[in-house]
Amino acid sequence: MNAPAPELKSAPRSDWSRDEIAALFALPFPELMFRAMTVHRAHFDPTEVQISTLLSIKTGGCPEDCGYCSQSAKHETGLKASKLMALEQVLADAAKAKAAGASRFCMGAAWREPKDKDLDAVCEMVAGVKALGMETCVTLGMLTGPQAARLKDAGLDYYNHNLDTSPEYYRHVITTRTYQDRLDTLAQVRAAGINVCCGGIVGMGESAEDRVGLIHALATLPIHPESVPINALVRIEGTPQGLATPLEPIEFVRMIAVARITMPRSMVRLSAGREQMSEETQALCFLAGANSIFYGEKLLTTPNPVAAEDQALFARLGLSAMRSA
Ligand code: SAM
Ligand code: DTB
Ligand code: SF4
Repeated sequence: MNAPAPELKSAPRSDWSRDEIAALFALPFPELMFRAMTVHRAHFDPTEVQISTLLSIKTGGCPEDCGYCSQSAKHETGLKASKLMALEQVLADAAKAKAAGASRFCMGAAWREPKDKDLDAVCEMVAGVKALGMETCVTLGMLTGPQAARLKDAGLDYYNHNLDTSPEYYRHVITTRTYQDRLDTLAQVRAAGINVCCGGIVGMGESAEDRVGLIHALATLPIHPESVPINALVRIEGTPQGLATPLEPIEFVRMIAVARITMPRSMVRLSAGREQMSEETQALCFLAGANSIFYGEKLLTTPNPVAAEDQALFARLGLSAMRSA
């Protein structure tokens, strides 16, 4: 019989080396999957998937130059920018998401950082969504400590702020902020007592070493993010990343498996890119330890599988929605 995987023996580690992570990526696929499944089962019911629904509360016109994003004002993507949504509409959308089975409602704004006036409005949205009995998540760009504290007071459960790629590849994707800026905001979110949702994007022309570097950056945070979204780039015409070569599906599954093994207690989210992914690849991702998805026909600005499609997929795989994480 195989010896128990070493990662099962102890509490989550934040001392992973790049070599250890590279060695996980290099395992024969059956061995990697066995290790990931074993870790998954030690911490979660492998038939349960947490469901989050996204809403873009403020779309487009963003001053940042993220090379993948439809919402940057620096790229000609044809996206129509809009103002911050009204509270009532946001709450109506959240109620719909709850009725459809989502346990968490994630609100995204195309800002470099929120202005204090905007934060007032977002705090009302957070409090309103929380009052509906849902977990709340927002992603608003960079935050100061006092801003994070205000969100916490409003009832915010999670803040999404992705590291996106390795520290080395970052400047090839974004020039208007640094990796350290991202780490600083993550530290402010932690200090405010808000759960961290932090992951990245693959399929942006990064190397295999960059994918090791992204997992290393996430898994060596002093406390692992409670949610780790792994996005497959949604290629947007007009962005610098619009013509990137998609990652080979098995490499994507490996990314999920290594995230699961290195961050055993985190929710690993199979995030953007499912619309372009076969059901078989998605099934392998769930086997590899993904236990969260974005649900509903739209991500922020791009399509996601419609609810009925996901319900059929869950039924075929015998998966069910986790009520709350
Ligand atoms: N402006 C805020 C920020 O960047 O933190 C919040 C919104 S931003 C759209 C949230 C995350 O969505 C990004 O960090 C990125 O990881 C992801 N994302 C954006 N465009 C994407 C795309 N085309 N494909 C996959 N993921 C994407
Ligand atoms: C995350 O990691 N992925 C979500 C959420 N966090 C905010 C966003 C995906 C965006 C995909 C492209 C779009 O719809 O614009
Ligand atoms: Fe702006 Fe966020 Fe898009 Fe970057 S990812 S351009 S910060 S909305």
